[in-house]
Amino acid sequence: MSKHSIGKSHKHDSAPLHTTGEARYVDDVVLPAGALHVAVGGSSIAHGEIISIDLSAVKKASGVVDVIIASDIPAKHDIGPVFEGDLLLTDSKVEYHSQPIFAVVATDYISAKKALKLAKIEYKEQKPLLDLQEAIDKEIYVRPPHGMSCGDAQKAIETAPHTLTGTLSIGGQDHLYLEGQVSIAIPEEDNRITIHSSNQNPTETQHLVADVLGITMADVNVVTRRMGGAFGGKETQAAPWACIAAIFATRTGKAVKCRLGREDDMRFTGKRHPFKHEYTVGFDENGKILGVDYLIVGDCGHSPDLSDAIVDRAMFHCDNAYFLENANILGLRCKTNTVSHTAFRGFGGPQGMMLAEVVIEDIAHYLGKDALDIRKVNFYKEGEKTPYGQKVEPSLILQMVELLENSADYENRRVGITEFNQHSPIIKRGISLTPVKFGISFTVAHLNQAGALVHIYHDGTIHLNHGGTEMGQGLMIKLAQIVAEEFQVDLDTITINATRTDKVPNTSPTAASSGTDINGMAVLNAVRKLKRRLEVFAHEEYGVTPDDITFANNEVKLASKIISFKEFIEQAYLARTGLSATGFYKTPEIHYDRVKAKGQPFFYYANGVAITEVAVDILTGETKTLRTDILHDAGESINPAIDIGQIEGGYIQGLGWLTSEELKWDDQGRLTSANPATYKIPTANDIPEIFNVELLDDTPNVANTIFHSKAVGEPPLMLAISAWCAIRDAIRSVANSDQQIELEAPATPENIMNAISRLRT
Ligand code: MTE
Ligand code: QUE
Ligand code: MOS
Repeated sequence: MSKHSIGKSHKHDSAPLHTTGEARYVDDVVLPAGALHVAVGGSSIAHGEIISIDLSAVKKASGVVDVIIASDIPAKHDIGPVFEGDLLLTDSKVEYHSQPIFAVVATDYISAKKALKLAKIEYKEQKPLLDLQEAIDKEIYVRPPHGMSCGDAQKAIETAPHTLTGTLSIGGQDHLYLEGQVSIAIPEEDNRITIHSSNQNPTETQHLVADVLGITMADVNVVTRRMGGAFGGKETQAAPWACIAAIFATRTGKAVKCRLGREDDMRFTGKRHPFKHEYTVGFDENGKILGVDYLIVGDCGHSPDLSDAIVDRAMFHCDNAYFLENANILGLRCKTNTVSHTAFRGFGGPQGMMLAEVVIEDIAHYLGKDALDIRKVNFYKEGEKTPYGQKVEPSLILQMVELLENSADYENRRVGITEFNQHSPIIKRGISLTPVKFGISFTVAHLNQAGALVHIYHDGTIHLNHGGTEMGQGLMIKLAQIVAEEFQVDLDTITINATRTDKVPNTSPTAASSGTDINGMAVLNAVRKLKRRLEVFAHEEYGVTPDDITFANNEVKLASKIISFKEFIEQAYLARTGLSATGFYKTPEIHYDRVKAKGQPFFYYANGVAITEVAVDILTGETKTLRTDILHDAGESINPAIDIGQIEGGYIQGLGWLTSEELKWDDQGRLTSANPATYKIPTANDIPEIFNVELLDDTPNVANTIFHSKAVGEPPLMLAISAWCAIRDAIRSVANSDQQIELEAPATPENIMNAISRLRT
């Protein structure tokens, strides 16, 4: 049957609202009379003990209504999502600069913010641990080390014809969502509370608000219509502000808004983990990798947060698309005195993948070959297993690489670049093709579940609810398309609404790129239940069997009779048919034994390939992205326009991470890059001059996913590794073959100049 809605480039359901400014974010929620505004006071040191807190002047300041410190928290103090370690407010130990100590609520935000300055807090200072290498050397961890291995790496390396060792430092990244962290708490009757929160994880926010207040989850309702971007930064990092607003709301009986200003947001909330990798690789004359020994170190900041799963994901992706027959992979979760690092698009995967690509690049340079040749020698072949034992099948990478190589004219451009560089002493060009193989599923098994709630009203309109949240990725429109497809009705029949914990319970964070996959299946499940009931009605009313019923063009064909969907629903209602259904889904087949570090943690892999060409000025270190070609596999795309938007956006966000965004802490542990003036995200000028993005045709997902689509939220970010490798390739043109290139990420002008000057000395 031809598709009614699936596979069509419907515009984002909120596009008109976004562009006219009508879209309502949490900050636009109309506040009840007398609503109050929060400002949060943080530590002025990075490490030490609090000796005394004097907030008397704060309390007396104009406009101030109430002030809280840790001892005012009604019940639970620790809001760590998985492990303890994240205090809502601290009253003894300080673990990072700006760590929240107290909060003020006032009649307006400016008054609250001004009052903060009147606090007198005495500390006993200790030296902060800020150097990741020092944490590695002293074995200071937030979680125990965890290893993964296959084959006999030591023997393979010892007997290999060639070996190389190296290190790679990778910087973190601020989420820089346009809408910052914000929550509103509204007290309801009988000690219940409603929270409007810009967050990816309404159930976890509900859970934490309940725990902090000492009430039940059933008494808390969290509502999330949309976020103005999240990127992983609103999985665990959104809850504290909801909790603080909730505490003030219960104390004052007023609605309370807690919205962080940009600098507070950047200082208070976790970022992408910086990493440091060490490797030893053994390989043969062709560049075939025979054995690897990898040390993968995440800088987790002061607490565990999600770091166990994040460093795990880095380990799961340090093979990227390359078969490692013999591998020793050790992951460390180091502690430093900074804000606790957290989920960010790719969830450690990008940092792991960077190591795979550097090893390939180093082998190529050592052997004097094009890195693409080394990549081809090492790509997974059908059915080969990853170091954690999951079979890679189908292995689409080689086929995709060949398609893109041809369409982007890689070989000729490579020759042209080599010639160009011979005649151009200052501007050097570089090119690189890098693949992405990204595992889809939460590696924490219980999170791979989703729920939905679908109502059909008796006028034939449909109201769709599910556990996923909208952050700009187009989840809502894709799920509406699924309903539209099943009933063959137009999209405007379906109303999309806020995600609410009182409609669909126990939801997972909208994360791990699985939003459409799991919620889509739950929605489908609910819709199919409704269809079964409608079939029963049709049989009783018209005597038709399910085979005689066809939904098409906003109509229902019942054997030879055709009536409108609207009329059919009206009749079903009058015949007392239940027109509301829940749906549920859990991802099948996946399993993983973390103790053995073996299993099949991913339902399938998402793949993409990118070729990026850059120009580097070797006197200034400035770079320009000249051309990018991307071929990405979204399976049978539910909405190609949305998916291409995700690919373009993901690539540019990755480009920012790897070329211009640099987090800097001073020697006191203070974040100095705490606003967009000192922290440079990409602008329209940084988009490649030529930017070709294509979806892979004719590749239905062989895993049984929703309409055979593939997850597309995170994987494209990692396509930007091709830009970083292209910069490294340009630098390679000024290196001798016996010199190893040491380029840190991000490849800022400064880091590029450092890499070049290391080659010259
Ligand atoms: N796209 C936009 N516009 N805004 C976002 O915040 N987050 C990314 C990705 N794409 C994000 C985005 C991240 S980190 C994830 S996990 C996925 O979207 C989540 O949505 P999905 O699972 O529905 O794809
Ligand atoms: C990928 C992810 C996440 C993940 C695992 C992945 C993620 C996330 C969690 C997580 C783990 C334990 C919890 C929790 C969340 O795991 O985003 O609340 O208790 O939040 O492989 O993206
Ligand atoms: Mo995305 S980092 O899994 O929210």
